[in-house]
Amino acid sequence: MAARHSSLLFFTSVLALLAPLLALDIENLGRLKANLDEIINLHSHKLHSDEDGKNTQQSRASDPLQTEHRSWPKDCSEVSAGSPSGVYVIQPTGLHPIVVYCEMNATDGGWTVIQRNQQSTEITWAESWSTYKYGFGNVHTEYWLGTEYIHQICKQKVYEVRFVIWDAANNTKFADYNLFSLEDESQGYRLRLGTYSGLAGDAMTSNSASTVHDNMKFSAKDLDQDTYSGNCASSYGGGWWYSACYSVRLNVKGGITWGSLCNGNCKASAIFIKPASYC
Ligand SMILES: *[C@@H]1O[C@H](CO)[C@@H](O)[C@H](O)[C@H]1NC(C)=O
Ligand SMILES: *[C@@H]1O[C@H](CO)[C@@H](O)[C@H](O)[C@H]1NC(C)=O
Ligand SMILES: [Ca+2]
Repeated sequence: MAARHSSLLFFTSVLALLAPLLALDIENLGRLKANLDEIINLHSHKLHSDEDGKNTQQSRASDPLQTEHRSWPKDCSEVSAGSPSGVYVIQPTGLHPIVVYCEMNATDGGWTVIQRNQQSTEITWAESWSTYKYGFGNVHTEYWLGTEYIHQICKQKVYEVRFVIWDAANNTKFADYNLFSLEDESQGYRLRLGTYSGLAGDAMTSNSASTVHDNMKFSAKDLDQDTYSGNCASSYGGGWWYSACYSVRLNVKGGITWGSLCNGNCKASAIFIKPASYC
């Protein structure tokens, strides 16, 4: 009993020593205002290790950096089913670990949340290309995960997307596209969507050439890649896949819009992705 206790104590102090290293290694921890002690898969790793046999603890303890070399999920779909929704560390192939919110609905979970916004947001969304590239906001409330991270996640497998829109009456509506990917930065993070289903309306693809979003490059206020003579992102506040200019506007302070479902008066939005399911 005493031996087990002291080895637990030892393991816990090793973890405490490693925490600052880990914090440095999680690239966007500060940018998304996350705290180490709320990261769900950090805790479960610790609990899991505590329950492990003494041998495992000793071998880990003899090489403390070993704890750094665990493998993180590549996206939220690799978080074990039945886990709660919340803040997790993921590590997409080729990237440093990053924090993200995982939507772990028991019946339909494993979604990586790449965007969340609400009408009363504190953040302005009028950010530069490089701020959009690596993400900003607050992982607990409103945030943009980062255009580069989204691109890197979607390179790993074939992904689908769910746009979740809370309309003017605060009813929840989905717009699902069975494919979702972003081309790389040299191609302007051009958006590629698959076939639509849902009740929110196909506002990303079905509109006229001047308001379509599918197949558009991403634009931010300091990098105009839209199809308009002016600069949509600087006129309308946030970075997005603008044409000339939009039927959907989710990255904005106030004025969230989804086609004709809620034009400037949507209550909130979220964008979820996960590997595509084939039926
Ligand atoms: C969980 O999924 C079910 C079925 O798709 C849905 O009705 C419910 O609203 C979801 N809950 C959350 C919190 O997303
Ligand atoms: C809208 O409904 C959600 C639950 O789906 C709730 O959490 C939120 O507070 C509501 N927002 C407003 C502005 O009423
Ligand atoms: Ca332009």
